[in-house]
Amino acid sequence: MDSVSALLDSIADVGRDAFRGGYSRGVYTGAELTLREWFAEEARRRGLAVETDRNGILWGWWDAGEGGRAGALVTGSHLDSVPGGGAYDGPLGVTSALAAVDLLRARGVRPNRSLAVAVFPEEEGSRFGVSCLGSRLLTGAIDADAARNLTDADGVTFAEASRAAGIDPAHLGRDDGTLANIGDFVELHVEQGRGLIDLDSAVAVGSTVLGHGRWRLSVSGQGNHAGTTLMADRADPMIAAAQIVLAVRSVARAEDGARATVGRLQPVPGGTNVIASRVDLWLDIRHEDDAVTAALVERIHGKAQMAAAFEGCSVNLTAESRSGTVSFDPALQRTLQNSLKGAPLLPTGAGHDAAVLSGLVPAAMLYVRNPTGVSHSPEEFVERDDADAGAAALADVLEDLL
Ligand code: HGY
Ligand code: MN
Ligand code: MN
Repeated sequence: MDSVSALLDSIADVGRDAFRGGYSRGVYTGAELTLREWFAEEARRRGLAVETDRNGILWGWWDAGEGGRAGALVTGSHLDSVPGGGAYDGPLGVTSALAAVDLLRARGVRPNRSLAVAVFPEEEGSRFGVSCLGSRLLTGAIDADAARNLTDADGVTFAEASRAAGIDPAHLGRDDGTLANIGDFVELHVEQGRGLIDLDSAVAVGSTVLGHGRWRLSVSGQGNHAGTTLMADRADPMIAAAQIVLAVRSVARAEDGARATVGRLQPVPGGTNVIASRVDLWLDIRHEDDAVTAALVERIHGKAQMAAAFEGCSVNLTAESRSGTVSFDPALQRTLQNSLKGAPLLPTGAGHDAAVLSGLVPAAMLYVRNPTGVSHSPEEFVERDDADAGAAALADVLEDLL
């Protein structure tokens, strides 16, 4: 029986990013494939039947009860990370699920229905641009062809990467058989803000997930020589891009509750002595009201068009992924709160597979305190005691739901 910390320690060296710090574990890259293998071994060690479904979702099955797998109780999370991410975003949910299976076994629990631990691919959308790609495929929230044609920074398609990982891309897409297996889904996740610090609690039950979307802006100008091109003769997309980044902040600051980020900006070709011909930048916008998010995007697009025109450039806006605000299943929320006497309810600004699934199956989340309040960064942290408290809370919830 391993503690959560021991399980996390066993993968602590997988996918370390020497340049960014933290971890870079892009879906189906070497690091994440190693983690997928690690999960399969840990699941098999616990007597779970390990399978990979048509969308690349990994399943560790504890087959129990007479009813087969229909309506099973499922827990789990993801193993892929953002570039330079922390050790807990995703892996805490997977390791806590494995530790919870150990605890249920130690308690002598005899499940009345099957239980599974699931690992969803491409939750971060860091390699192929669409967040929660695995759960979106499972639920049909993304068109399978569109998913197959997504490309990474090197032009590798999701279809090619899936095939290389042993998943036939021809079968990607909504999977009603697998959905029928999910009676309830409970995801444990590190908290990615300060909520539990302020509430002075180790664990909380998730209430809502803030709507969020991603757009790409491509600003095109005239690539040229940095030394021979007079300032008056330039159509420099980097100047327009800089003004767009500032416009994103001013538009978001002017809207109560809005959050907008440009975390990724890519000049093409990207030479020190080269005026860029194009600059791509990605927008992450979040607000509880999807209509407000759309209005913010419009406002930013208008400002981007003005900034580009002023620089003799043009700008193109493309939506990459969108998710509406989600409130988790109220009945399941109450069940979790009853199991965890008095655990507080907590909203989150972070997206999760549980939120994608909640449109089709009863889904819920548990959060574990992160004393730094920082995430998507190497500083993300969970105390050992809190990690164990999270796994015990998950085991309590699963036991009650079984
Ligand atoms: O971006 C998010 O909110 C999540 O961490 N994927
Ligand atoms: Mn996550
Ligand atoms: Mn994340």
